[in-house]
Amino acid sequence: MQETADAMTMPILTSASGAAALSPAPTSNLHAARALLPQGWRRDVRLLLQDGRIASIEAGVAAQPGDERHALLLPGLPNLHSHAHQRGMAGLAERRGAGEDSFWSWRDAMYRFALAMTPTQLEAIAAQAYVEMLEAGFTRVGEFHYLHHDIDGSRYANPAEMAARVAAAASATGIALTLLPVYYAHGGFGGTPTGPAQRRFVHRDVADYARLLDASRAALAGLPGAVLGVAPHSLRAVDPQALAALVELGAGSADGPLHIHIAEQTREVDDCIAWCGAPPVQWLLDHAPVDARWCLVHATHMQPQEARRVAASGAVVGLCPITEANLGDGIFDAPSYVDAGGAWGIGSDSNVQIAAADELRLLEYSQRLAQRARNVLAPAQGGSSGRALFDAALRGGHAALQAQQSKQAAPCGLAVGAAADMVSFDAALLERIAAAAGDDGDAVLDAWIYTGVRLVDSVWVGGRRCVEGGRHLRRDAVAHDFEAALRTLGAR
Ligand code: NGQ
Ligand code: ZN
Repeated sequence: MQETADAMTMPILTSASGAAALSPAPTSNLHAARALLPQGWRRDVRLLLQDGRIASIEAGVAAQPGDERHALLLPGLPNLHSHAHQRGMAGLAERRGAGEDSFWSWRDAMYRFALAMTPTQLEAIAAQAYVEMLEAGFTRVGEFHYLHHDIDGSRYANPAEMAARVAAAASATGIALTLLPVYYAHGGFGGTPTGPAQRRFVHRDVADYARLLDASRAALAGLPGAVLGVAPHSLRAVDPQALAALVELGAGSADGPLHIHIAEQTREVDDCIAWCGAPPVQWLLDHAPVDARWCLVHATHMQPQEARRVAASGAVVGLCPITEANLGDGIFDAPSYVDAGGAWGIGSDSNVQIAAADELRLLEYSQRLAQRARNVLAPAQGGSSGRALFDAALRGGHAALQAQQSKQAAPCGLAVGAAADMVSFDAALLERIAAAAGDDGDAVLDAWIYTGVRLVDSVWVGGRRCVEGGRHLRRDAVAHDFEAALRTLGAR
């Protein structure tokens, strides 16, 4: 779907709980001693913002009176895969019961947790997740949303009741939202029925889901920069006929991206081969028009041939290194995919920890452990691995969340015409880094990613500052509602 119309002409979105949209005065003129532009690092950069977008950029110019001044400016990173509700159980699934613990036993625990959640609780938990994302330097989230129905599986009067709570949380915190309403119909390959613990997710058929999509579009009206996509949950949960209908629905009524979970667990790959004779990525490439509009989430287990085909398709692979490590998924073979020119981005998925720099570090570290080598994802011709990780995650994430302008892909990064989704780093901490590393922008990215130093100072989305001094403007109020939600959820 195209972006919603100009924020100025839209009503202010209020949540069911009455929290107003976050609407601090927009920043207009900004000067940065250093900024990472698409062409690379530049000094003394002046940006003029208009209607939430970057209207002009000049490098090598002095600040003008009235400019807001910053030491270092970067584009915000897209978080291409989140299940916001899972933030509520972060750290609560790390005990082993009797017997083996696995992705599948984690999933049972997650389902139990999700089953109890009311719309108000979801809104509070999502807002907490989004505050943490913004403070981490993420400016847009792809919310892969499947908690649709009431606790007993019956329908809410509004099919997008829960999606509207996600939109309200985005509005209250200021994060840009790509909403990906999920179609979920089966419990496993070959159309096996869903279980009772999945009753809040399921749709009877694609026509039933289309009503959710329409209601979701209405829920996003008034949310500046919102994008609506289509998300077949996985080849486990969606049969081939439904997948084809969803692709058509995506091409027709939504102009946004298509996201799917694809090959996360080896058991999933084995089950897929048992069902159709091919692993999931191969099956998808053979049966769906996979192109740059697609995001393949957790394409963890691919044969080299599958990886080359995904890379050539232009699709983005959605990597969620912290969650994939937490759930014991396996290690994505990044070098061969990247060598084939494959696009990738990062997501915080289960939200067990929300941290952009940490996702990038773990992606690189998993490669180092597997390859027994260093700086595996640095450019072949040499250079900073932090910079390479940042650039790739920005490009891939931007493509996967497809914020569009009049049906054209919006420019990516700090570029004229792009949304003013930006991050500044703390000046005092930067001086400390410069004392050791000199005046090198890439060294700052390396320090941010590899040392864990909390450099984020301010964060803007659509030209509005939501984070200042590393703190979200609504951090305390959101945390208060979050804690109340967890207490009532725990009390059930
Ligand atoms: C999800 N999580 O959609 O939240 C899934 C589990 C399912 C991951 N794949 C649910 N990490 O597979 O049904
Ligand atoms: Zn997921």
